[in-house]
Amino acid sequence: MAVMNGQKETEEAGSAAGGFRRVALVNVRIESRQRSPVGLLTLAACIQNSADVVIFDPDPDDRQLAEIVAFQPDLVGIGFMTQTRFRALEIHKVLREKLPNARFLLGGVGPTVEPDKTFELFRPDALVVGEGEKALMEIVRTGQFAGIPGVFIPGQPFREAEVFWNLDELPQPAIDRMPDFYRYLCPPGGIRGKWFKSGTPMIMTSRGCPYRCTFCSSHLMFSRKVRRRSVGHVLAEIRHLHDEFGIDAVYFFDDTFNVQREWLQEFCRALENEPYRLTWGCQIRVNLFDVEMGRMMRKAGCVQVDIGVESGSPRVLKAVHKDETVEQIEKAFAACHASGLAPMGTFLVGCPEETWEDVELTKALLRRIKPSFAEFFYLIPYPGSDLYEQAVANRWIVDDSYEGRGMVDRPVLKINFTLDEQIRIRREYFKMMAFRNLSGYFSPAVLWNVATSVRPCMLAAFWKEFRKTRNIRDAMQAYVHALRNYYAAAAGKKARKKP
Ligand code: B12
Ligand code: SF4
Repeated sequence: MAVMNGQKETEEAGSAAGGFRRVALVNVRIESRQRSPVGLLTLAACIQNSADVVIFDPDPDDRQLAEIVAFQPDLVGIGFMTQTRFRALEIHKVLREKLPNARFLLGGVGPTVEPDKTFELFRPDALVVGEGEKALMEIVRTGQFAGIPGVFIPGQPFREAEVFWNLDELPQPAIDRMPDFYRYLCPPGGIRGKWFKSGTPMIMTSRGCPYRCTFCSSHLMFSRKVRRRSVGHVLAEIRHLHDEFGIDAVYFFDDTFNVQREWLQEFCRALENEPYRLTWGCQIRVNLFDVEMGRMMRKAGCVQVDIGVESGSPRVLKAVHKDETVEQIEKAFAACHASGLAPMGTFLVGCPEETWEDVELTKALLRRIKPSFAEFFYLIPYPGSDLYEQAVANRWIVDDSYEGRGMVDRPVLKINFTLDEQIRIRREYFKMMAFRNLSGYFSPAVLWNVATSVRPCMLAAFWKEFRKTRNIRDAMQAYVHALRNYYAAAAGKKARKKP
């Protein structure tokens, strides 16, 4: 078989019978289990009738990848983000060596936003740009890569990926194709201020967001046109999670869950009529939100909403094309408090045009809106976003390694503030919110669950991190990681015992 630049010739891809028969889909994860890989679960569902497909989710420190090797796939599909690319490279290298006869396909937002660079770095057999379902179905069916819409191979003609315009035509996520799905079903779950023994699996009801925030790259994958599953299609997924796994809480990770009021009304009404009581959280935009919507969502089981506030300064909101006003932010937080939803606000540090005056405006806004929780992120220019173009043109980027969570924990752009100033600003914001961020968890139910879930390994992780960093927040994070790992391993053991 000819090998060009480490890439096997595409005409000979696939097994002798024409298509791929054993497909390993690999999720690239660089931290303890948080959220199930929705994309891979859907991809697996699309090909499960034509191939033996298994989703693997190796731990970040798994260097052997023995389970994947033992499966002996003829096609390995690896999905990743820009931030997790370094680990994807490692997985690709190990599996290439250990599975010399397998073909390698890359996909996800990482390859989508930088196809040329990704190809250059990995030298896979092919990669898919954009939504992967239709392309993967065709690849598996034919055993070929070349000529399929969405498949990118340098030097060959590229056609845009075909997508499912009607999301109800997508099969439900193939949970049974992921042997350790159980490991996501562990406390505390992803709804702030709450504790769920079985975690909070993630559900996407829509694809696409019509807005244009400069730091976002969502449109490169899903476009700005919103497509949404019908209420019945979503409820079928929730019912399955409830009946099969005893799930009573989920998190909707849609870019903007409240983007279509009528759909939301129908969904909330339908949820109230279900035989179980679902607790849920989601991400919303303030310009689409009011107290009626809040009350309707609360009545249907929503307890917490995440809101990208970004800044208390009209100038900064305008600079990042947020298309929201400070007044709308204030009104939405008041509406959340009035309707009994705990609002979590996320804010950005180091934006274009941001001055010390704007930082003070953000602090003043924090005092007025009283978020139940708040997180503060340094602005990161993800490739493909408008911000990235701006940052390159203006030479704002001082660190472009994109490696792991480190990038989230350190400033990487120098616009109006120095790196040290950004660190100071973020620290000041966190300090302001320290009590609120912690007190959100002070409910008898959460405290009881925390107390009864403690194990020595968690205390050891807390202490080790605290001694290293002298930072209580980092130590708490280490504690939660250890907790997740402990209960995920326990859930995995339980699952393996099941007949
Ligand atoms: C859920 C989510 C998460 C979850 C991850 C869940 C998981 N296990 O995947 C959590 C909360 C952990 C997370 C964290 C982060 N996230 Co996030 N996240 C999302 C979100 C909201 C939805 C992802 C999703 O499930 N989409 C639905 C499925 C159907 O789409 P998909 O996963 O992309 O899969 C499709 C294609 O990509 C493709 N595909 C995927 N894999 C493969 C593999 C093969 C072989 C093929 C052929 C195709 C293929 O086909 C799939 C089906 O069409 C997106 C925004 C968005 N709208 O997508 C941001 C997004 C992916 N996240 C983003 C970022 C930046 C982050 C963080 C860095 C944020 C931070 N500041 O910490 C962290 C880093 C994570 C880490 N440390 O590993 C950026 C990524 C930008 C980039 N260039 O990489 C996005 C696009 C948001 C944005 N505003 O720009 N995230
Ligand atoms: S950040 Fe959120 S609201 Fe803004 S464009 Fe991206 S998905 Fe849409």
